[in-house]
Amino acid sequence: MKKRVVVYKRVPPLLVARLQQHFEVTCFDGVTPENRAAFQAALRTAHGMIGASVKFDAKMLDGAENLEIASTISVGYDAFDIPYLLKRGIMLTHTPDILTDSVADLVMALILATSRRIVELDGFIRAGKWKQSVEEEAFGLDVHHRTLGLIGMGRIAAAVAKRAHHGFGMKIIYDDHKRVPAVEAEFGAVSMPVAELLAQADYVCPLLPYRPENDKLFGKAEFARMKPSAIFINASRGKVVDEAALIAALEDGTIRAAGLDVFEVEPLAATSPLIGMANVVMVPHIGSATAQTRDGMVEMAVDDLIAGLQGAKPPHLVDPAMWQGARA
Ligand code: 8YV
Repeated sequence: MKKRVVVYKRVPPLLVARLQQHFEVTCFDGVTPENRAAFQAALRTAHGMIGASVKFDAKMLDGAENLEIASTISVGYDAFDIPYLLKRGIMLTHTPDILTDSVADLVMALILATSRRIVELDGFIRAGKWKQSVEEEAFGLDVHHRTLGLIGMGRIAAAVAKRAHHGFGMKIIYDDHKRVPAVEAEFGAVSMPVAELLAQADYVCPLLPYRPENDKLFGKAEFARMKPSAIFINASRGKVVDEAALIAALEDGTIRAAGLDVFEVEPLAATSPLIGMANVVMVPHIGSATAQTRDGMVEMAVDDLIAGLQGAKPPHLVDPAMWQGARA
């Protein structure tokens, strides 16, 4: 009998067909209040699942007694309770590397858009306010040769450092739990304690995975350490920021502006104060949202799922050291 797979995010039909060559496949276009009961019922007999943007706790997976592997179409895996999966012996795979450049490009887009007030001044024209050559009222900030502070120096942060240093002559400073000699050699990046980074940086950009220890890592005290001319850029996870403190810092001039791809709660509520703030540029969690990158992520996630359900060790297991022994 074929093993059963649940797909819980819209994926290209050709890739569903690939899964159907091997497994019984049940597809959901996301998990909603309307389809949640059917989704939970399908999970109860599933051997594998693949998707993204759904948070899974023990309660959701306790009934999935046959589950062998979860394949997330994302590099981040904070949607899963890792100790629970480890206890259950359920493998978790993710999609590292393939989205690194797309996310790094978006970070640079947010740096440029916030610095030169692109969205605000686009609106200025559309509102018919452009009556004469603009002066200081439309001035932005130069990006070139300014200081970019990266919190976390993983793959995506290194890709951002490459763009910022070689493309815009920016000085790179960073804080990570380890030194990264390669970025220091290639981009002249300087490691320093986060308190110093916050005081020196013109741009502060966390590029960290979300884990409980990173919850609201950026709050009132951190924003207060930043320069009033500084800009906060977040394309990692919204929950690394105390969003209420960020809003207050933006409203009272503690910091100049913010460029945000992620939020504490997504989608962002229409009632959020961020919606009406001219010094905030926002996009709806689009770091990896290009056709090429998302297709590549889905293909990678499908390959991992097939490998895992066919008895092989999937190439992109989350933190293999944590999963030793889960699969020979
Ligand atoms: C989304 C991301 O998960 O990869 C991640 O961790 O945050 C994003 O790529 C992705 O857009 C969902 O498919």
